[in-house]
Amino acid sequence: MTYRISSDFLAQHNAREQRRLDADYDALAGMLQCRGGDIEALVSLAAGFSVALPSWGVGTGGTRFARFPGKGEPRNVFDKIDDCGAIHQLTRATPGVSLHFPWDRTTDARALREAAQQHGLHFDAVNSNTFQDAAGQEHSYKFGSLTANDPAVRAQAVAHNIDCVELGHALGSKGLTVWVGDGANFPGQHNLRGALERYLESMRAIYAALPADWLMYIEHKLFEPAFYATTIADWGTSFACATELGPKAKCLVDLGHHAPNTNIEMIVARLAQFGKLGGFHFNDSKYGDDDLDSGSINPFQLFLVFNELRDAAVREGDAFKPAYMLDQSHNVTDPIESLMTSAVEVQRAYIQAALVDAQALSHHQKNNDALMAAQTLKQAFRTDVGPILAMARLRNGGAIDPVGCYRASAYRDHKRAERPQAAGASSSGIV
Ligand code: LRH
Ligand code: MN
Ligand code: MN
Repeated sequence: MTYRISSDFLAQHNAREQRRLDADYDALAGMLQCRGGDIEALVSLAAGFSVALPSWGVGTGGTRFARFPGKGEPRNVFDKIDDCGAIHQLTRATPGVSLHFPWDRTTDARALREAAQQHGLHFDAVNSNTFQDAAGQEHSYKFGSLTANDPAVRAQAVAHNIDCVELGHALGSKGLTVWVGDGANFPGQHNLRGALERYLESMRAIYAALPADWLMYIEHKLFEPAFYATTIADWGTSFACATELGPKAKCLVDLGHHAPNTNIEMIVARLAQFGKLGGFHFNDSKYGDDDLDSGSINPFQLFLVFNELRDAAVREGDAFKPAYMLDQSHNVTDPIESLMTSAVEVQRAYIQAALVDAQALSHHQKNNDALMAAQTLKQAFRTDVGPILAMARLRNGGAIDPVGCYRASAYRDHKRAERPQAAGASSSGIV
């Protein structure tokens, strides 16, 4: 039996935090009441929020230059599920896990499903990987995968994606996320139009293999590893491809996959308007695809994204359900702490956006009162909704202070003893 934080330990930790939470909660309740807000309704909203965890995020990611593994890292997908379980136990906001194949390949899908269930977890979208060569594969992806010139390479990449769909199906997933690093590093290396034609042909074959209730998420990224021309570089291309493919194909917005200063919230608004916003990989960045913790660099941007999602939810109703996932890489922090913090940051942006006085905003917009419109957003953004999130966690059986409780439990030390690291092993799959 592997170590788990006991419910008694969690209850004792919460008991020590309760008085402070109650005081903060009452103060915030009074403040919101003066503005005509209802704190209980916001707690219910927060309690219903969830964002999926990336299985690859619970290991230390590293950069292109080095990877400095931490102690007690997960060694396989079952260890990763345990860590995801601990994150969900304390945050109560992360019941989904997004797997990545072949990194998370297992021969025993049933055992994996059961392991997840024991933690109250389910499987979110599965991710295919044709941006690396897997051990023993016949053809290399060095010159592309779904867009490769060689039909045998394309066929192998298509087969891998279909394999992911089948694995995901056995695990109860309902979606496939496709990100390819395909593209060119030199002008002239590719026929730009031809590469996209080949991509579409490959994607049509994958699309045809999707179960009826599945979605396919097309993830774009500006650059890297193709530094001159990435085939699926922007939301325009991903939108065009999703439209070509059909209703089960949607666009996935990874916050780190845009040029600096791109107005990501506007991309979100556009995709929602045209029914193609499939979901998100949340993270933060300063320069490029940095995969930093969500909300650690630009929390206002995250809030503005959720403000567009709030607007879209009002317009579209219940049918509007984009998939929320984290996608981060941790170099200098304990991945469990980072993922807990990020889940809370994304949930925070969701609740801050719910605080926006939509009527006032619309009034200011109609009157061309730019200053007051901006102030309306800022008022919501500046409100510290922390006590709402903590109360939602507490009522859902989680921790008032997830990182504090995690540290006090010495979870990582327990795992260090349980998980002797094989020399040179990479637990995340990202080397
Ligand atoms: C590509 C990406 C994509 C991959 C993950 C590991 O940069 O964001 O989502 O699957 O990183
Ligand atoms: Mn991503
Ligand atoms: Mn990325």
